[in-house]
Amino acid sequence: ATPVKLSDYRVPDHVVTQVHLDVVLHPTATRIRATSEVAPHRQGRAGAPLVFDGDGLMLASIAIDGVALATDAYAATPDRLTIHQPPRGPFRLTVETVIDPQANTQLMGLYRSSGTWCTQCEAEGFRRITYFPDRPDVLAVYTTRIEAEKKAAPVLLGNGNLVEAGDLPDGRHYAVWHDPHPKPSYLFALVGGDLAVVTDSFTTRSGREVALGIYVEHGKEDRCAYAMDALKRSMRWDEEAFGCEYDLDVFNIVAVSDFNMGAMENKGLNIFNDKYVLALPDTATDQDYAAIEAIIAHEYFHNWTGNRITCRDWFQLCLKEGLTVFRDQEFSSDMRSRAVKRIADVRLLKSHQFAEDAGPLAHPVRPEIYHEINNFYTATVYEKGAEVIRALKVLIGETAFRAGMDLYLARHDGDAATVEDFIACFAEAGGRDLSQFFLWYRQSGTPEVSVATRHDAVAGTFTVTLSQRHRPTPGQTDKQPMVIPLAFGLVGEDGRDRPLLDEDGRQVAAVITLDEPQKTVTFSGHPTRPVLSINRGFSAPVALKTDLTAADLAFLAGHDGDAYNRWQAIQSLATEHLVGASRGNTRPGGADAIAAALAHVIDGAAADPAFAAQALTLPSEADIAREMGAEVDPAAVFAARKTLKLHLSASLGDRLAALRERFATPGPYSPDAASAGRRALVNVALDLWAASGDDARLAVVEARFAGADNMTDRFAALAVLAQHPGARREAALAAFRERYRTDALILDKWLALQAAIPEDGTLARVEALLADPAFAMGNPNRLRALVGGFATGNATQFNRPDGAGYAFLARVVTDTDPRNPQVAARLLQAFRSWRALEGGRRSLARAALERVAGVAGLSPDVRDIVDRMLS
Ligand code: B3K
Ligand code: ZN
Repeated sequence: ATPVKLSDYRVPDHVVTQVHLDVVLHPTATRIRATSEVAPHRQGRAGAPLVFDGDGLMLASIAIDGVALATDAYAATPDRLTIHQPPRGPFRLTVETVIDPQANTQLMGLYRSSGTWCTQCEAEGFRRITYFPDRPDVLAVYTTRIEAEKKAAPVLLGNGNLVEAGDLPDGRHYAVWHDPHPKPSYLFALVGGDLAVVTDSFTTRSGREVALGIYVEHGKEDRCAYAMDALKRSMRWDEEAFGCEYDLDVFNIVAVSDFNMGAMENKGLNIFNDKYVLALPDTATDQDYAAIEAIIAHEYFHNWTGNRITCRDWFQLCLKEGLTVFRDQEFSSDMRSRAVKRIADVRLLKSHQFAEDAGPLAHPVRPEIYHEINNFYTATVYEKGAEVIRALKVLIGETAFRAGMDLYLARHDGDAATVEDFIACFAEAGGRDLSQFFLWYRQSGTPEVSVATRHDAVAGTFTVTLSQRHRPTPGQTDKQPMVIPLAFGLVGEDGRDRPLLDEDGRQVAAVITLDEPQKTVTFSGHPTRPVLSINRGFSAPVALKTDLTAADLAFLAGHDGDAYNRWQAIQSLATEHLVGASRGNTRPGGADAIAAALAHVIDGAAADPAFAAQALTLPSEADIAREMGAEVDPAAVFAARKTLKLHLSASLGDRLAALRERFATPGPYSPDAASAGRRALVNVALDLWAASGDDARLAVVEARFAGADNMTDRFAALAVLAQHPGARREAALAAFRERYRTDALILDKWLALQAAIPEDGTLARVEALLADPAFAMGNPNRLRALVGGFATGNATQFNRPDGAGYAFLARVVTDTDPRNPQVAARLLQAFRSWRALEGGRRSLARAALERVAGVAGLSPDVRDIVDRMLS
């Protein structure tokens, strides 16, 4: 297939300004009549044929201005409608298509989930409903009439406001929705089904009454309260933080159980994976609550960053995604602890995005070429896209940043914009040239920054030399130096930041901007050596190499005024140790130094339990592997980490045990951040404490499992038990399954947990679970839980030395591909770090990938991933 290139962008030859959709829902033969007001684009090619996109469509009828077209005037294939000589001026085009939602297993376009008709159009799903210029720079006003059998679909929802509804003969009814805001087709949505609704309302700051609705399966109404609360908080926050007010009379959310990703920001009608809506203390963990809050906010925030200002083309995806992730992260930081949110976000960034950037799937935040756009909804576009905006804010300062955002929102409202448009607003607001900054969007790979320091006691100076390095990534060998804003401090013996004075004794800013290959900065006023705390708050998304000693790190862990760097210091200490141990060399006393740092954390835990929980969480196996970079033996990594855990379990045992009492959460469960932080601390301590495998300790864990009054504690205890083979584990797993036997969403946790057991028997267990009634191959959440959980959550077993883990994943991917290419392509990405493995596993992984590549008739999605993976 020919790739799509950014440099080939052209305006469309024809635009649609208004479209009226008439949809008659039917399980297997849904009829869509689309009437579009079409006009030639002013800058398009005059007299060009009209070409509309399609995907698997069958044309039932076609007319221009009410007159049926002669068969030689057009050509209709499943994926394209061409009108050879369309009128030179505006005209009305009516096309009718008939589609089969029941047979739609891709979950793109119009499909059914547990009997409900629903849609997913981003990126290119609308073309599976009707022929249309299915590209984000064609903005039209939509009116949608939906008709259905009333019994099958008493609820009929569309974008915008409801303008008309009524009954029809023969038990049928209809509803008409009108969305006054021009939008691209990817934001179109409709829903029809027998759903329950929870309602509320919100008054915007200018006094608009907005009716809020969350639609769920009957019987799940009591699980929507937290999502509704998060929605209202998001709406208020966006007014206060960004001046963004909601613009329709209705905002609806529909939760469905079959969904390819998290959620979708369709205008006025968000459709969600029910995993990110439903929550009760007994069904959702604190992490689930936090994810619901973040995703509800994210989709809502898209109303301005994505919907009112959309993307000119899909290369600009980060324009809406990176920015909206940045906004939802800011929201969660304001709702919770900023430092802890930052740590959690960076953890995620490093484990997903840094890994992506270091492997064969690396691509720029704004890619310049793609084969399949669905494969670019990546950690790089989303998470690195958000980091780049945060770095921009550090670089230009808070005031200029806010002015730039205001300018962007005002200037581009109603536009299909580009990343250049966005950055230009900040260049203007900040009065500076941001062309070097733009490299963050064009260059792939994680920049490496090395820091060396020198103290001159006689002169009283402290010199910091920074350099940047950019390794080659796919398609990019020569790279230019970037502009990297590094927030920093110089910490004195007393743990306090010293004044930042240049050589002439003048006060300087707490940010070093590294914009050349190398830079040296000298500070005065340091008769004794300070400790450098750099990249505070993770101000730039770079891989840092410093000359900090283990003693410096231990000092920063205890004293750095920047909480993020306190956490980072502990991580660095532990990672260094674990990387060494994974390669068979440990420094004497290394584990003791870590234990001492953690003891200090435990003793000061009362100041911020959630922070302490993060600090007590050791680097993951994936973190260690990523740091190793090459020749990774996952079994050795696991063993090194296990050994350290055993050491900590023994040396910190009493301290860890005491945390359970000290930080018990009194009273009934509440999902608030403070309570969640206490639970997180207790549960991470429980895991370390029980790591010894001591039977008396496991008995305590088992009792906590049985006595827990909320999912967070129950599941945390189960997760600890899962690490230890034996009757306790099996009994607890069985009890959990029995308790939630009717709740597929919750059994996903049960599936994922078993898939992650780091033991030889796990692959067999996973294969057996494929046949469990709790599992369903056709449901993306089930597949991600069991198979995704195995491939991404179980380093030793996915990377079994006999290659059986790879073969298993390859088989599931090729089995899933014909049904659901997007989910298959996503699962396959578990191989993304295969080149960093040691030789034996590397060749087995390659063989598995080559088997996938050899399958005839692969989807474009899987083909694209496997080709890039092997190239
Ligand atoms: N914009 C959607 C993602 C669509 C993915 C299409 N393959 C959800 C989000 O980022 O908010
Ligand atoms: Zn998004």
